[in-house]
Amino acid sequence: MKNINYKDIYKQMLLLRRFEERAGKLYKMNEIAGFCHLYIGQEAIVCGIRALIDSTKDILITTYRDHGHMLALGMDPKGVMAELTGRIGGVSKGKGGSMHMFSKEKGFMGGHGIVGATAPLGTGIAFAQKYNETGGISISFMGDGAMNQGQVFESFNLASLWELPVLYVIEDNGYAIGTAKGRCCAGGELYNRAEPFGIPGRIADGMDVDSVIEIAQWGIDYVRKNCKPAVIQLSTYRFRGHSMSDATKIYRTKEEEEYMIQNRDCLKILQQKIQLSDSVIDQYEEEIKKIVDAAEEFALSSPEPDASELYTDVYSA
Ligand SMILES: Cc1ncc(C[n+]2csc(CCOP(=O)(O)OP(=O)(O)O)c2C)c(N)n1
Ligand SMILES: [Mg+2]
Repeated sequence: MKNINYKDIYKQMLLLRRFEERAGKLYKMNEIAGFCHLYIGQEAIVCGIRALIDSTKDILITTYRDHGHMLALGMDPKGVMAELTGRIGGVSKGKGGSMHMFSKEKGFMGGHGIVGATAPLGTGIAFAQKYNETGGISISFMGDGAMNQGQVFESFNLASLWELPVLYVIEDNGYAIGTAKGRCCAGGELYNRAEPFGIPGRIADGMDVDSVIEIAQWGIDYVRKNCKPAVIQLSTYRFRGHSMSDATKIYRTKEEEEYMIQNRDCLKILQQKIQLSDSVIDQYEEEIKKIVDAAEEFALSSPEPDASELYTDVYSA
C-alpha cells in the first residue's frame, strides 16, 4: 500500500474544483466556446486513483469530462486553460478544445468524445503495455451511460481472453445527459456486467476518497499482479449540468441537487475526515487561487493559433 498524503489529495481536489469553477465563469464570458463538461463533484475519484498509480508507467484514458484527470496527473493548468480558450499556448495548440488534450509525458491518452470509446482504446493501451512488457497498467475511465455501449462488452471479452492489464473505472454519476441510470440501465449494478467475462468487479462510494482509495488499491493490485482486467464502479454526482447548456430542471429536482451538494460533497467529506482547520483551508485556497489566476491570465493573453496551424498535427488526405 502506498503512503497516502490526505492533505495533498485535498489540495489537489480543491485545485480541480476551483479550476472548473473558473472554466465555467470563462465560458459564460464567451472566452470558451463549444463543448465544456465540468468535473465538479467527482474530484475524489481521479484524485484518489492518482495517489495510487505508478506515474512512470501507468496510462490513463478518459471521456470528455477530462479536465480533472489532466490536472490530477500534473499537466500544467495554464496549458489546459489555454486549450479551453482555443489559444496557441494550449496543450493541443488551441485546436483540440475541452475534449481533446493529451500528454505522453504524464501518461494521459485523452480526452474522448465518443461515449464508450475509452473501453476499446484503454484495452488497446493495455495490449501495448503487455506486448511491450512495460510493467504498466491501463486505467480506462467511463461513465454509467457508457456501460450501455456494445463496444464496452467487446472490450471486456478481449481483455479477459488475452489477459490484458486494464482497470475499467466506471464514474457513476447517475445520469447520462438527461437520462437517469434507472431509465436506461437494466439489471443490477454496472460492475456486475463484466462478471460473465470472468472479470471481477467491486463498487464503492466515489464521494469518500478513502473508499475510492481502498477499492482502487484492490483493482490496481489485482490488475498488476495477475495481468488481467478488473472493474471498479464509483458512485458519485455531478454538481453542474451535463455540459454548459443543460436542461437540469427537466431531469432532476433542485432538492436532489441541493441535498447532494450539502451532504455528499467529496471535498467537505474529506475536510471533516482529516479535520483541516480553517486557517489551513484558507492557506490552500490562497495558493490555489494564484494557480488558477495565472492559468486564466495565460489563457487570455496567449494568441489564437495562426491559420498556418490548420494543417499541422492533424491527419489530412
Ligand atoms: C457513441 C455516442 N453516442 C452518444 C453520444 C452523445 N453523448 C454525449 S455524452 C452522453 C452521455 C454519457 O453519459 P455517461 O457515460 O454517464 O457520462 P457522464 O456525462 O455522466 O460523465 C451522450 C449520450 C456520444 N458522444 N457518443
Ligand atoms: Mg453519467
